[in-house]
Amino acid sequence: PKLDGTFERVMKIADQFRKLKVRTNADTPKDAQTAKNFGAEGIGLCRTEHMFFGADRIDSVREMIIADNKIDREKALAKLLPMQRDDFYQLFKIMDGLPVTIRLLDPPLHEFVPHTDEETKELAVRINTDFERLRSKVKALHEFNPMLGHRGCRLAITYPEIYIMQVRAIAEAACMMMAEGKKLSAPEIMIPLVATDKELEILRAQAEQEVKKVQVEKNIKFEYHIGTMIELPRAALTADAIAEHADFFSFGTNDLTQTTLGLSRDDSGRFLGSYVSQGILAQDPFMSIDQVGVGALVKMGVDFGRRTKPSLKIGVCGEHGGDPDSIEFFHKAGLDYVSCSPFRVPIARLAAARASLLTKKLHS
Ligand code: PYR
Repeated sequence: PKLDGTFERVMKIADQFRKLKVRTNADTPKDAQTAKNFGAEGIGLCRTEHMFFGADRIDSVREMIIADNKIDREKALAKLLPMQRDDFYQLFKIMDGLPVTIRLLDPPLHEFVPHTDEETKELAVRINTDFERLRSKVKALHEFNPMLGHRGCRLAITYPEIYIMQVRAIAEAACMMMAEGKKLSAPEIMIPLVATDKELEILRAQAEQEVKKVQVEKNIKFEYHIGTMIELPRAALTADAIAEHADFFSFGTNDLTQTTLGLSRDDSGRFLGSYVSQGILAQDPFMSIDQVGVGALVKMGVDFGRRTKPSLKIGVCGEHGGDPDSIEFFHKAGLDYVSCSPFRVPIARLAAARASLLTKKLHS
């Protein structure tokens, strides 16, 4: 979209006051470009699972999910590697030296498995396996609570090769940028759904090993950071230990809201309205941060994390990153940036400026 001069002028004035940086959630070049036109100062969340649904990819993803062994899984992943490398290369190019945070795969696994017998049949033919055997395998992958299931870093603890492929794709894309002399901010590799420092310690070591391998192969060096989402109460409560292994934190306030309030984002529509109208909750906690609950965990996470690493970079990439009242809260909590959907970037820039001005007023 084209922005006229008045809009630009107002935004520039607002930018003089704000302390919070404003990034965007984007996983396609189109969204990244839109957000950049609106003034996004980087990508705060690139959700890689969205990249796996394309018609040319879902077959390989399914092969990977149902593979019986590491070798078959790696075969399927090898087909995805060049596409992932290009995904990241395109995003790095558009962002032109601005930071890009790439979250490693965090799918509800059930979204990837074949949904119908027809799809299962097709897959059985393609990989030359028995239909009934495959059907029972697909059934066995069913989860009763996928949001609390085998997702995020848990997937990589059981199948390390998935994240290793993604880290390789990021590193190879970074090498391409360097080889072409293009501007590149240190890629930020983000591990999702961490609940314990040990998970991050293991996955960080694996990621570092793969980056080093690529750097030696290509004989190219580049800076990179490895960090984590803070989206489970346990992660916020143990943020001091987690920070030992993290270069940055990003609060996933959607999941943090679900898990703190024990509310499903997908199923709470039927009763949340009554809760708000009767004053039990001040507002829909998925729209505006629940300051005394989820917010308390955010403050704790910031506090504990920076106790270990005073310079820890901290952002937020949940829906709340584009909500003005929540942005004021994040400003006060001492975050470095908010990340929101592309079309909310201008609102976030204004809200961040407003938050700075309000805080100054209180202190003057
Ligand atoms: C969350 O807020 O939970 C995300 O994953 C963005």
